[in-house]
Amino acid sequence: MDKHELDDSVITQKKEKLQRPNMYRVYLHNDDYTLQEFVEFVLQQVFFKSYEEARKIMLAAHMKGISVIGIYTYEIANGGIQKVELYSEKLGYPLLCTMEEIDI
Ligand code: TYC
Repeated sequence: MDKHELDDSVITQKKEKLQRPNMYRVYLHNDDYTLQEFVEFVLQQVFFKSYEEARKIMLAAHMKGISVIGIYTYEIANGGIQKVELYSEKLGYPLLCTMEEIDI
Protein backbone atom coordinates (compact mmCIF):
# COMPACT_ATOMS: atom_id res chain seq x y z
CA MET A 1 0.00 0.00 0.00
CA ASP A 2 1.26 3.45 -0.85
CA LYS A 3 2.48 5.23 2.27
CA HIS A 4 0.30 8.27 1.50
CA GLU A 5 -2.88 6.37 0.75
CA LEU A 6 -4.39 6.83 4.24
CA ASP A 7 -2.70 10.11 4.92
CA ASP A 8 -5.14 13.04 4.68
CA SER A 9 -2.32 15.55 4.78
CA VAL A 10 -1.28 14.66 1.26
CA ILE A 11 -3.16 16.65 -1.35
CA THR A 12 -3.19 15.09 -4.73
CA GLN A 13 -4.17 16.93 -7.86
CA LYS A 14 -4.92 15.33 -11.20
CA LYS A 15 -2.97 16.93 -13.97
CA GLU A 16 -5.27 17.85 -16.83
CA LYS A 17 -4.12 16.28 -20.03
CA LEU A 18 -5.04 18.03 -23.24
CA GLN A 19 -5.29 15.28 -25.80
CA ARG A 20 -4.42 16.31 -29.31
CA PRO A 21 -7.06 15.03 -31.78
CA ASN A 22 -6.00 12.47 -34.37
CA MET A 23 -5.58 14.14 -37.72
CA TYR A 24 -6.35 12.83 -41.20
CA ARG A 25 -5.03 13.73 -44.63
CA VAL A 26 -7.79 13.80 -47.26
CA TYR A 27 -6.90 12.82 -50.84
CA LEU A 28 -8.56 13.57 -54.14
CA HIS A 29 -8.28 10.80 -56.75
CA ASN A 30 -8.36 11.35 -60.48
CA ASP A 31 -10.69 9.51 -62.84
CA ASP A 32 -11.49 9.81 -66.54
CA TYR A 33 -15.15 10.75 -66.24
CA THR A 34 -15.80 13.45 -63.65
CA LEU A 35 -16.05 16.95 -65.10
CA GLN A 36 -13.26 19.29 -63.99
CA GLU A 37 -15.83 21.97 -63.15
CA PHE A 38 -17.69 19.55 -60.91
CA VAL A 39 -14.49 18.73 -58.97
CA GLU A 40 -13.85 22.45 -58.50
CA PHE A 41 -17.44 22.96 -57.35
CA VAL A 42 -17.26 20.11 -54.82
CA LEU A 43 -13.95 21.31 -53.36
CA GLN A 44 -15.40 24.78 -52.83
CA GLN A 45 -18.73 23.58 -51.40
CA VAL A 46 -17.51 20.76 -49.21
CA PHE A 47 -13.99 21.75 -48.18
CA PHE A 48 -14.44 25.54 -48.32
CA LYS A 49 -11.63 26.08 -50.86
CA SER A 50 -11.42 29.26 -52.88
CA TYR A 51 -11.88 28.86 -56.64
CA GLU A 52 -8.10 29.21 -57.15
CA GLU A 53 -7.26 26.60 -54.50
CA ALA A 54 -9.92 24.23 -55.82
CA ARG A 55 -8.60 24.51 -59.38
CA LYS A 56 -5.02 23.88 -58.19
CA ILE A 57 -6.00 20.77 -56.21
CA MET A 58 -8.16 19.48 -59.08
CA LEU A 59 -5.40 20.00 -61.67
CA ALA A 60 -2.81 18.31 -59.44
CA ALA A 61 -5.03 15.20 -59.18
CA HIS A 62 -5.81 15.37 -62.91
CA MET A 63 -2.12 15.39 -63.82
CA LYS A 64 -0.59 13.23 -61.08
CA GLY A 65 -3.44 10.85 -60.28
CA ILE A 66 -3.85 12.02 -56.70
CA SER A 67 -3.59 15.25 -54.68
CA VAL A 68 -4.04 16.39 -51.09
CA ILE A 69 -7.15 18.40 -50.24
CA GLY A 70 -6.08 19.10 -46.66
CA ILE A 71 -5.61 17.82 -43.13
CA TYR A 72 -8.62 17.64 -40.84
CA THR A 73 -10.00 16.01 -37.70
CA TYR A 74 -11.80 12.68 -38.19
CA GLU A 75 -15.28 14.23 -38.17
CA ILE A 76 -14.47 16.91 -40.73
CA ALA A 77 -12.52 14.56 -43.01
CA ASN A 78 -15.09 11.78 -42.89
CA GLY A 79 -18.05 14.14 -43.19
CA GLY A 80 -16.46 15.84 -46.19
CA ILE A 81 -15.80 12.54 -47.94
CA GLN A 82 -19.40 11.48 -47.40
CA LYS A 83 -20.69 14.76 -48.82
CA VAL A 84 -18.48 14.33 -51.90
CA GLU A 85 -19.92 10.81 -52.32
CA LEU A 86 -23.47 12.14 -52.10
CA TYR A 87 -22.88 14.91 -54.66
CA SER A 88 -21.07 12.49 -57.00
CA GLU A 89 -23.70 9.76 -56.75
CA LYS A 90 -26.44 12.26 -57.54
CA LEU A 91 -24.77 13.19 -60.83
CA GLY A 92 -23.41 9.70 -61.58
CA TYR A 93 -19.73 10.63 -61.27
CA PRO A 94 -17.16 8.19 -59.86
CA LEU A 95 -15.25 10.96 -58.02
CA LEU A 96 -13.33 9.50 -55.08
CA CYS A 97 -11.83 11.01 -51.93
CA THR A 98 -10.05 8.97 -49.28
CA MET A 99 -8.38 9.71 -45.96
CA GLU A 100 -5.49 8.38 -43.90
CA GLU A 101 -4.44 9.07 -40.36
CA ILE A 102 -1.21 11.01 -40.05
CA ASP A 103 1.43 11.19 -37.31
CA ILE A 104 1.63 14.59 -35.69
N1 TYC B 1 -9.63 13.77 -65.18
C1 TYC B 1 -10.94 14.37 -65.22
C2 TYC B 1 -11.26 14.82 -66.63
O1 TYC B 1 -10.39 14.91 -67.45
C3 TYC B 1 -11.04 15.56 -64.29
C4 TYC B 1 -10.77 15.20 -62.86
C5 TYC B 1 -9.82 15.91 -62.14
C6 TYC B 1 -11.45 14.17 -62.25
C7 TYC B 1 -9.54 15.58 -60.82
C8 TYC B 1 -11.18 13.83 -60.91
O2 TYC B 1 -9.97 14.25 -58.93
C9 TYC B 1 -10.22 14.55 -60.22
N2 TYC B 1 -12.52 15.10 -66.91
